[in-house]
Amino acid sequence: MPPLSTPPRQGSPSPSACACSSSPRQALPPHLQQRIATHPCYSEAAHHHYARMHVAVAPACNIQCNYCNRKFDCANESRPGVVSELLTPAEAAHKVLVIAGKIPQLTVVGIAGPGDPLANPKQTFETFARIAEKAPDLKLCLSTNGLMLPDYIDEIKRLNIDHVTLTINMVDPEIGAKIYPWIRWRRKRIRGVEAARILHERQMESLDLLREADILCKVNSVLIPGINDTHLLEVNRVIQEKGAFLHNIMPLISAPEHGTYFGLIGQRGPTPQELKALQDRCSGNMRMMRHCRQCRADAVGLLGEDRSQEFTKERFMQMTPEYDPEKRRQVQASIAQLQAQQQSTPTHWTADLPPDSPSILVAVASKGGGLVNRHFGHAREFLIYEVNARGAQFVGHRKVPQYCHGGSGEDNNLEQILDLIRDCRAVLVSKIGDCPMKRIREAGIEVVEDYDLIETVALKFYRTWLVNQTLDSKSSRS
Ligand code: CLF
Ligand code: SF4
Repeated sequence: MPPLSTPPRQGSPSPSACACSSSPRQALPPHLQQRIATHPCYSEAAHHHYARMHVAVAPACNIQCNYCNRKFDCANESRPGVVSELLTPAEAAHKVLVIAGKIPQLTVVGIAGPGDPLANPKQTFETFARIAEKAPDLKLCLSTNGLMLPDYIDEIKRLNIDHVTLTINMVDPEIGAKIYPWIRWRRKRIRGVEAARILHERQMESLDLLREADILCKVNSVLIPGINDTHLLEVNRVIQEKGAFLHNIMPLISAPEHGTYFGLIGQRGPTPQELKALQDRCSGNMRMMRHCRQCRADAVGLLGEDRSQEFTKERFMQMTPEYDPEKRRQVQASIAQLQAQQQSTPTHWTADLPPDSPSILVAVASKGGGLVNRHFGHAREFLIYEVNARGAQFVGHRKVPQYCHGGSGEDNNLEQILDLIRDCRAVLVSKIGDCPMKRIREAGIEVVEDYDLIETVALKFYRTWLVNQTLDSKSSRS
């Protein structure tokens, strides 16, 4: 092995240079790169920089999922247990203009509930039409169970909705019957396998129609251990064949207090390791989204931050929109410039290491910008990166309880955090207090304090870690 003390030349492209860091690794053609470059869900690289918002204009649903209780938000695209304020299309358009002025890096407006947008077509399409008229630089994004999509494909095309998410949890109606007790179809309630069969057929037709219309389709699948865990490999195969752009396998969220059927019967969700294992198995076939935050139907901001409480109806209705397309264009141009700089930085740290060096996981505290820039005590989630001699790749995130409250640390929360990141070799933070640092190190996890690009900090750490491993194994042999 060559000496490891100084890194060789700079300038090799970062592994995150492709628009979505997930596999497959071949670069996207430029026209597709451009379509997703500022969409925080379709592009992992974009999610560090660009924001989205949802407008909750769609209360009704036409199916029942066993993981959903609609007195709360839609579990497909939201965090259950948090109630949304419903908006009219006019209120929603006003809110979008207010927020697009205050958050110029906002690039996408989605309708994701709290029910199904296409079970509320009038509100959904009127809202999109108002936004398209007043703020044409915003991308429109729709998330649906797909039951009614074939009826509305022409309207979706007419409004230039370029991104559509379908939630597909099965391609076998027998399995579907364990997830969906009923659907409402042509004014009738249909139950059991027949209901799942109709839903499945409509979802397959939706995939075909979206592909023919050249609309970028992401498929969300909820991983339900014991019900569709192994079956999702088949779902992955089918959606890839039908031209879906991206697959987002999300963990079932189920707790008794959410009042869902699965929550009440004690159906568990997957562990982070089970989720990652399935995503890894699917990632050879198609692009996988691993940065989904299962956001609420009125989410605002970067993925992973929730600014919705700054924009309650009472507040935003009193605000005057300051939507300024030129200012937004300038801010977004400077973000693109920053991203370009970031994409040509740090693999020199590991370029001289053996390519088959082992992979490790590290946990990163970040508040966006692709940087290690959050204090340990303020983190509510850690980004998980897999690091090896080939680079540092985002592979997921873990929600954690915040350690620091009102200037003092919560020991219980620290223990929970440790449980959640125990498989990581290091935690990368911009700052941390002596007490939590000591406890984390006692648990066998290294702590790195730095303020720099995530990839740079991760690869620098990896290099040191590998040197120490090599030295340890030499000294144990001598
Ligand atoms: Fe919203 Fe969904 Fe559009 Fe994104 S969310 S409608 S595609 S703009 Fe994104 Fe949120 Fe995950 Fe959805 S992180 S829940 S995937
Ligand atoms: Fe709930 Fe969405 Fe399922 Fe409808 S489609 S039941 S709103 S999770």
